[in-house]
Amino acid sequence: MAAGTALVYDGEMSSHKLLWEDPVCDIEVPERLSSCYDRLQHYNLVERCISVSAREGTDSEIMLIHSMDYLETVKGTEKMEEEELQKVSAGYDAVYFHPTTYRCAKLAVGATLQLVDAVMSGKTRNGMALVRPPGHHSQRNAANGFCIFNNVAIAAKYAQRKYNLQRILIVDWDVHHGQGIQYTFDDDPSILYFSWHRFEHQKFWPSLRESNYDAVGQGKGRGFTINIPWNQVGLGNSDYLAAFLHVLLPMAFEFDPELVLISAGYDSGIGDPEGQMNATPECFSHLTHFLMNLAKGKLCAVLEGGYHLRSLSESVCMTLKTLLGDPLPPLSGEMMPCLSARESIQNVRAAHKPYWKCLTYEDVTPLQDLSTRSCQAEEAESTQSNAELLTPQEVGKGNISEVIKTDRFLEMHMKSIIVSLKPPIKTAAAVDESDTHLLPPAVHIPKGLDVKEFKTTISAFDVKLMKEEALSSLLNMLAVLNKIIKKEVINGLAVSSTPSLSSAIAAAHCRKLKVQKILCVFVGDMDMKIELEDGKVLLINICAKQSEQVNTKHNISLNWKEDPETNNFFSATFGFILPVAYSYQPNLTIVIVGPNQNLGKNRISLLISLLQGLAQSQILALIQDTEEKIMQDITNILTGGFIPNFGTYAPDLKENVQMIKELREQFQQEWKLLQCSAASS
Ligand code: X5A
Ligand code: ZN
Repeated sequence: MAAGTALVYDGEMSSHKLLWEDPVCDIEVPERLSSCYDRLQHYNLVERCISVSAREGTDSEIMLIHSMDYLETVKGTEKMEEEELQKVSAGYDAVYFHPTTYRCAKLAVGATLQLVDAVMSGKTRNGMALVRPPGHHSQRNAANGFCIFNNVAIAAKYAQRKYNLQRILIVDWDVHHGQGIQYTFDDDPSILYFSWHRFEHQKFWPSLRESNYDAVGQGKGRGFTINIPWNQVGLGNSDYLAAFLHVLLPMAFEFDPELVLISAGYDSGIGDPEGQMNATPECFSHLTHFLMNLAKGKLCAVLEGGYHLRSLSESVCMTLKTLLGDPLPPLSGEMMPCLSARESIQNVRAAHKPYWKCLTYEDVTPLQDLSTRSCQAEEAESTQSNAELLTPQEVGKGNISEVIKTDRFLEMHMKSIIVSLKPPIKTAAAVDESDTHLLPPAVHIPKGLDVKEFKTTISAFDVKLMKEEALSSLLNMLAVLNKIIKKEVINGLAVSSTPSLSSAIAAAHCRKLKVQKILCVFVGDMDMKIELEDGKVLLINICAKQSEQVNTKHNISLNWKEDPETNNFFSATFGFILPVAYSYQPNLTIVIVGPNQNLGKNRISLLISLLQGLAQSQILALIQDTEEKIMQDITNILTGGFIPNFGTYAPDLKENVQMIKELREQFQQEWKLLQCSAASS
C-alpha cells in the first residue's frame, strides 16, 4: 500500500490580488496562502511531506469543465489595465481579476492535478494542494465567489478519464455551497458530492434554492448530491461530527469511492468572518481521519476558502498532520449537536431515504425548519458550558478586537494540542516469542520489565494458579499499557490466552495511574471481569449471544446477529459506537477481541481504525491468542500501514438496524451525539 503525504505549493499563486477597493472581495488575500505555508514550516510539517511541484493546467484540462468562450475571456484578462479588469470583474458575482489571475488559476488547476497524479500513481498515499484562487463556485461559463476555474471539479473529471475511476467522493467542508461542483455533476451518479453550508433559510450567499436539503441530484444522479444547509451560525465541533456520523459517512461507505477529493475550505472554522461558525482546528483532524478510511486511503485535500488567517493556517496544519498519520488531538467542547443542526440532519436523512440502503430501516420523517432558538442560547443553558471557547457573538463579527481575541484563543489552544502530540515510536507489542515475526519491524517490543511495578496491580487478581507463560504475557501487556499511558508510544497490542482477565487487570492498572475515563470495547463472547462501580469505565460489548444483562449508561451490550451476506458493520459503527465514544471522550481506549467473535476481521479493523480518533489515538488492543489473522490486521492498522476494505455493499440486517435504533433512543439523553433528529430532546 502506498505511503507518504504529498504537499503541492507554489508561492507564485500569491501574486493574484485585489487592486481596487471592494468590501466583498477584500478578504481573499495572498497572505492566505503564505500564512498556511509559514505555519506548516513552524510545525516542521513541510519537511515531513513529499514535495510535489505545481504546473499549469492545460486548455483541454480546463475545458473538461469550462467552455472555450469562458477560457478565452479569462485568458484575455492577462493583458488588461486595471480599469478593464474592474469591468470584467463586475460581470461576475464576488470576483476580482488581476493581470496574474489567469496564470495563478492555471497553476491552481495544475497543482490539483499533480496531487491527483501523485495519489493515483501510488507515489504517495494522500496529500494536500495549497492553491489560490479557489474553485468550487466557478461554473462552465462563469467565475463566481472568488473562484476562476473549478479545481476540484476538473480534478474529478481528470481522474475519471485518466485512471478510469467509477466512483469519486467529493467532500466540500467549506462553509459556502460549492454550487459550481453541484451543477457540474448534478445528473452524474459516478460522483457523490457532499456539501454543508451556511444557509440561514436561503438568506446567506449565494442564496440559492438549490442549496437546500431537498436538492439531491437529477435524473440518474438522484441521491448523489447531499446538501446540509446550516440555518444558524455558531455551529461547532459536535454539529460537524453529527453531520459526518449520521449523514455523510454511512452514505460514503455505501458508495465505496475509489478516490476522495476534499474541497477543503476553512471558512467553516472558528473566527472566520464569512462563516461565523465555531469549529476549532482539531475538528478538521477528525473530519480528515474519518475520510482516510475510504478509498484505501486515497485522499486529496484542495484548499478552497478560509479568511481568518490564524484559524485557517492552524486548521490546514491539523489536516496535514492527520494525513501524515499523527495521533489525533482531543476535541474540545461538550458533544451536543444543537437543535437547528439536528433539524438539518433529520431533513437531509429524510430526503435521501429513497436512495440509500443505509437509511432504509431508519424512521426519518421530514420536518419543516422550525427552530428559532439559537445554538448559543442552548449552549448557555447546557450545564457544562464551554468556558474556554469563545461564543460566536464574540468571534468573527469583523470587530478587530474580537478577531485578536480569537487569535489569542487559538494560540493557547494550539499550544496545548501540539505539545501533547509527539511520541517517537508509534506501536508497542506484547506477543509470544514465536509470533514476533508477524510484526512489522517498526513495532517496539518492551523488554527488561520491572515486575515489581506491576506486582501490586496483579496481586489483586486471582493469578496464583497461572502458568509461568501466562503470567509473563500479562506482565508484558502491562508494560505495553504503561508505555501508552506515559506517552512513550501511541498505541499497542497484546496477545493473551485470557483476554477477559487481561482487560480487567489493564483497567485496574489504568486506575492506579489515574487515567480518568477508559473506553472498553469488547468483541466476542466473554465474561466481563472489569470493575464498573466508579464510572471510570464505559463498556461496550458486541456479542452474538443475547445477554441477560440490563444496559446502563456505562455498560452497554450490542447483540449483533450473525449475517453471512454482510461484511460491514456500518449501522453499529456510525449509528452507535462512534457517537457514544465521541460523547464520552475517553482518555484511553481498550479493544478486546475475544473468542467466538462473529464480526470478522474487516469489521473489527474498521472499528479500530476509527476508534483511533478518540483518546488522542491511545489504544491498547488485546487479542485472543487464537486469532492470528486478526492480530496481523490490527497490527497493520495500529502502525498506520493499512486500511480495510469491504467489497460490494450489502445493507445490515433489519433486526440489527432495529436494535441499534432502539439503543440510540434509549441512550440519546446520556450520549448526545446519538441524536440525529429534532425530536431528540
Ligand atoms: C471560496 C469561497 C466565498 C465567496 C463569498 C462571497 N468563496 N460573498 O469561500
Ligand atoms: Zn467558502
